[in-house]
Order: sequence, then C-alpha cells, then structure tokens
Amino acid sequence: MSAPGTVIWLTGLSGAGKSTIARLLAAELDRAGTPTEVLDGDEVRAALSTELGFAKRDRDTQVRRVGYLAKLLARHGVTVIVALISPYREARDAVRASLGPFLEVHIRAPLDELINRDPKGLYRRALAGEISGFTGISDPYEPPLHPELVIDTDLCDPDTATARILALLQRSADT
Ligand code: GGZ
Repeated sequence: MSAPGTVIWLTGLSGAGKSTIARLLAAELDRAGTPTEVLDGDEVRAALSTELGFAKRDRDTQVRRVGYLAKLLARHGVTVIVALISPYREARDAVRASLGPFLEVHIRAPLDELINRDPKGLYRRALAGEISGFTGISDPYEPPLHPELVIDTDLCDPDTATARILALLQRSADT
C-alpha cells in the first residue's frame, strides 16, 4: 500500500483535523498489515518536549525532534504519520531533505471554521488574549508551497480525507 519507510507529514493549524485523520489513516494501514506509527505533536510534547514552549525556536526544535524520530522509524521500514502544526516552512523543508520518501499534506480549513469548531476552547482563549503566540491568531503559519496534497476539511469528511491520502500513498509507491 505504501513504500516502506514513507513519512506522511500532516501540517496545518490547530483543530484542522490532523490528529483525527492521522488516527484513521493509521487504522487503515494497520488493517492492511503495514507497520505504522503516529507521531502526534501533543503526545510528543507530553513525552519528550515538556520544556518547549511555542516561540519559533522551540517549535523548530519540536519539528527537528519529530523529524529525527520519524527518520529512525522510517529506516526500519515503518510508515510514519506525523501530525504537527509545524508552522515554519524552512523547518519542514529541512526535515524533508533529511528523509527518504516524504509526503507533505496540508490539512486546512478557513480560520472562521476553526474558531467555530474550537473543541478545546483554545481559539477563544487566544482571541481573548489569554494564550499568546497562538498559531493563526497571533503567530504565523507558513503554508507549504509545494505540498503533495491539500485537504480542505471544511469540504470533506475525515473518511474521505483518509481515502485521498491512501490514494496518494498508492500513487507514490507505484512511481
Ligand atoms: C499553537 C498551541 C499553542 C500555541 C498550545 N500555538 O490542536 P492541539 O492544541 O491539540 O495541538 C496543538 C499543540 C501544538 O503542538 P505542535 O507540537 O503540533 O505545534 S508545533 O508544531 O507548532 O510545535 C494545540 C496546542 O498544542 N497549543 N499552545 N501557542 N498551538
């Protein structure tokens, strides 16, 4: 289904759907017998990056750490799904350059929609000034210039998004 060691890097704003899609995608790959691991920003922060905040330098460190973990897993043939805001293009591109097969997928939705969804109340708090440096509100997000795929989660449901990434994986394994 996918070339061994492929890294699927889901980037996008908080609440866009990265974690949901990562879990669904992992379940599909598991079902197909593909060794798969998910590296989710929240979880990696809790396990390995508790000292990091959200300044650019810290976010870049987080991206580098996750990229390194992905590299270790990928070189043993694991398909790695990363779900990370990873807001800075240069950091993402540096990770891409350090890895083998790499599929960058921009998971996006309009900011109004994200503010409406707001399952954790983070946008409300950011807009109220209670969280500083919140990506998309008071901190930048640099969209990928040449992603392998863009998914608009206001226009398609998580199952459709997952199917589109699986199709991308299949195409990239065939080339
Ligand atoms: C962005 C923040 C912030 C700020 C806390 N900016 O969607 P979530 O809530 O559950 O996951 C987000 C997580 C960001 O972790 P990442 O490691 O993916 O970010 S990065 O790649 O930029 O290092 C979000 C929550 O933490 N969160 N404060 N200021 N998101």
